[in-house]
Amino acid sequence: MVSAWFLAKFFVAFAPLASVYSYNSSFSIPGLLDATADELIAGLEKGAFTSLDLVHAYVGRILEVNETLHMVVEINPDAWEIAKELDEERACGKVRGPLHGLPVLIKNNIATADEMNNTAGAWSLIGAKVPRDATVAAKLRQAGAILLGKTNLSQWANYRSSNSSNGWSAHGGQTYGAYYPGQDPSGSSSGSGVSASLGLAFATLGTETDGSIISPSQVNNIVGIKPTVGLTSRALVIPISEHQDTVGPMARTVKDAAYILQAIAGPDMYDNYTSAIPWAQNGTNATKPNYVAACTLDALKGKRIGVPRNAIGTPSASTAPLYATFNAALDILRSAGATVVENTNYTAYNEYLNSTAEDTVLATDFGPNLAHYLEQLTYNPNNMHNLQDVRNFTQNFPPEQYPSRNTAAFDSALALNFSNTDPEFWSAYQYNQYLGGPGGLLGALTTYNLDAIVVPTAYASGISAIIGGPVITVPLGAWPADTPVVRNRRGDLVARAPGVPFGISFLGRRWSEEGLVGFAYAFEMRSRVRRVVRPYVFPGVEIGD
Ligand SMILES: *[C@@H]1O[C@H](CO)[C@@H](O)[C@H](O)[C@H]1NC(C)=O
Ligand SMILES: *[C@@H]1O[C@H](CO)[C@@H](O)[C@H](O)[C@H]1NC(C)=O
Ligand SMILES: *[C@@H]1O[C@H](CO)[C@@H](O)[C@H](O)[C@H]1NC(C)=O
Ligand SMILES: *[C@@H]1O[C@H](CO)[C@@H](O)[C@H](O)[C@H]1NC(C)=O
Ligand SMILES: *[C@@H]1O[C@H](CO)[C@@H](O)[C@H](O)[C@H]1NC(C)=O
Ligand SMILES: *[C@@H]1O[C@H](CO)[C@@H](O)[C@H](O)[C@H]1NC(C)=O
Ligand SMILES: *[C@@H]1O[C@H](CO)[C@@H](O)[C@H](O)[C@H]1NC(C)=O
Ligand SMILES: *[C@@H]1O[C@H](CO)[C@@H](O)[C@H](O)[C@H]1NC(C)=O
Ligand SMILES: *[C@@H]1O[C@H](CO)[C@@H](O)[C@H](O)[C@H]1NC(C)=O
Ligand SMILES: *[C@@H]1O[C@H](CO)[C@@H](O)[C@H](O)[C@H]1NC(C)=O
Ligand SMILES: *[C@@H]1O[C@H](CO)[C@@H](O)[C@H](O)[C@H]1NC(C)=O
Ligand SMILES: CC(=O)N[C@H]1CO[C@H](CO)[C@@H](O)[C@@H]1O
Repeated sequence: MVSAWFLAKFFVAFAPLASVYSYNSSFSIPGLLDATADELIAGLEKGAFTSLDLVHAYVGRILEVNETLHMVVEINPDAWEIAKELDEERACGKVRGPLHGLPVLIKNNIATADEMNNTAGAWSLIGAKVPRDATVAAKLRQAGAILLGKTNLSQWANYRSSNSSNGWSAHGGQTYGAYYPGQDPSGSSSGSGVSASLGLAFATLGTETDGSIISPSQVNNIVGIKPTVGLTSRALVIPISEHQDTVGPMARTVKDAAYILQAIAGPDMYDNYTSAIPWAQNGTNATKPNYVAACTLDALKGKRIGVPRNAIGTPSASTAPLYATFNAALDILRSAGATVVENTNYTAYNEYLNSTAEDTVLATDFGPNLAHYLEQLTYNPNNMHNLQDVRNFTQNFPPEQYPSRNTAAFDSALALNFSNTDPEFWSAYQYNQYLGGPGGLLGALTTYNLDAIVVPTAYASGISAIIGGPVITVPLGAWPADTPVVRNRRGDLVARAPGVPFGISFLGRRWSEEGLVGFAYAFEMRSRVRRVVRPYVFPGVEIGD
């Protein structure tokens, strides 16, 4: 447990805990703001409520806050029917697994072959159809999850503009966070972060190229898992970069996120990068890790956890509370039996800060990867075939708000005259493997014989992004009451303010999720910050209302 002073010092906006009331005299119905998978599963098993009840309650909650926060863009019109079918399966004794009958929201760049649109927030893709579900969506359905709807995002997963705002898309409008009026929800998985935080579904899916899961997870007070690139299929997910994109869970607890990861991880014939998964190789006896079982209280015992002080910035007057809370968290790791190794610095970090190699990789991948997505569409109402088409549409269709929101990312991708098979690309890619590898995270893990590295989540994404490594963020605290309000670059959102949450991230080698999940869980169980940092607005509809 975390000491009282730790919490008293750093959380601000208390709201009453969601009600836990008695619906069935022998079972307490969990309040949906914090309901866990285990609580929901227990209620479904005991017959205290049905999956249809869950769909009713979650949709009611979405409609309560959507007008204020704009976090969900579409609700699946089939959700009620799917819930009924899954309730019938359960009644007949067929339970597909732990996710059976649990509603999940997915980011609006993950396609489904149903009534829902998949647009990355762009008007050019409204009405477009795909030949089948994205593999991660199909895996969730097979596991019994109900795809409840689509969440808003930073348009094109933040690969459009240099002067837009997090959580804004032309078709979805502006998403806001729930911890301060006008809060920057971060991005690009903005709506997924807000929705998981407010209990608008059991959990959500996000996608990350560099920060897009863990950053909105941090500011929305939730757990986000950014899996190793290739652990989860990207097939039929609107891409940025095949070398850096990944799909992962965003949930209120580490264990809930682990349940989702368990369902979506694995090889896929439609995404060749998944054939690198070590436990999916033929000729080995490796089996799929059990990420849920990895959630044990003693997971940190005897582990060596490094802190690369040269890669996490330095405290200033305004950021001191973040560092104080982070340093207090290191004591929690120690109390859980870990050895914290200080100054496990990244030797090439200054070169990394100078480098434009990641920009080159993303800009080079985006054109061909986007064209590959578009060529798979079975109905393409605006005839979008490549990035030139998308840019032209964006610049000529007024709701896209050009030029107030420019197309700088599209422009830089189109300006490149080499492809992601040319030597220019490979030298940038290989330089990244050095900066994040021997000169960065992997070098530190080896030199100091570490099991993982921890950093404030604000510093977690870049080095792991360029080497395709995994990150898990866990709630750590919130900005204190005397924090000055800081606005975003565009001036239309509140980026930092009293009560806005922040997180701590666990980083490791590629494919090291099983270990990281355990470390994150052992920390979460001893810190329990999520339930004391409260939103200023949250829905009141509960199961049975
Ligand atoms: C209440 O829960 C018990 C088991 O905990 C179950 O047997 C009973 O059917 C439930 N009643 C209702 C009304 O759901
Ligand atoms: C969300 O709210 C907006 C209005 O702000 C509305 O247009 C939209 O239909 C709502 N979405 C859902 C899924 O209800
Ligand atoms: C998808 O977009 C079309 C065209 O705007 C709209 O008619 C339809 O309702 C959308 N689907 C959902 C599930 O909202
Ligand atoms: C996977 O790799 C094989 C061999 O290079 C290639 O033929 C195939 O098109 C690839 N599949 C996808 C979905 O990219
Ligand atoms: C592994 O073996 C199975 C069964 O023989 C086969 O279907 C599959 O394609 C193989 N996978 C790879 C990556 O070679
Ligand atoms: C796999 O297991 C079998 C039977 O236990 C064993 O004979 C074989 O050597 C193992 N293979 C590898 C690659 O570990
Ligand atoms: C690591 O970085 C910190 C912060 O820049 C610095 O104070 C410290 O001396 C460095 N330690 C080593 C071993 O490089
Ligand atoms: C960073 O770039 C500047 C300007 O190009 C250069 O002077 C400096 O040496 C570079 N630093 C590193 C560590 O590469
Ligand atoms: C660009 O978009 C405009 C408006 O939608 C359209 O009239 C024009 O044909 C497009 N140009 C190209 C080259 O696609
Ligand atoms: C965004 O960029 C465009 C074009 O570069 C410019 O016209 C516009 O004023 C900028 N808007 C803001 C809010 O910075
Ligand atoms: C790209 O443009 C540069 C400068 O115009 C030229 O030197 C280079 O050969 C071009 N590369 C390719 C692959 O076209
Ligand atoms: C698709 C959808 O529901 N879009 C709505 C999202 O929210 C904005 C307001 O910001 C509405 O204008 C959109 O119609």
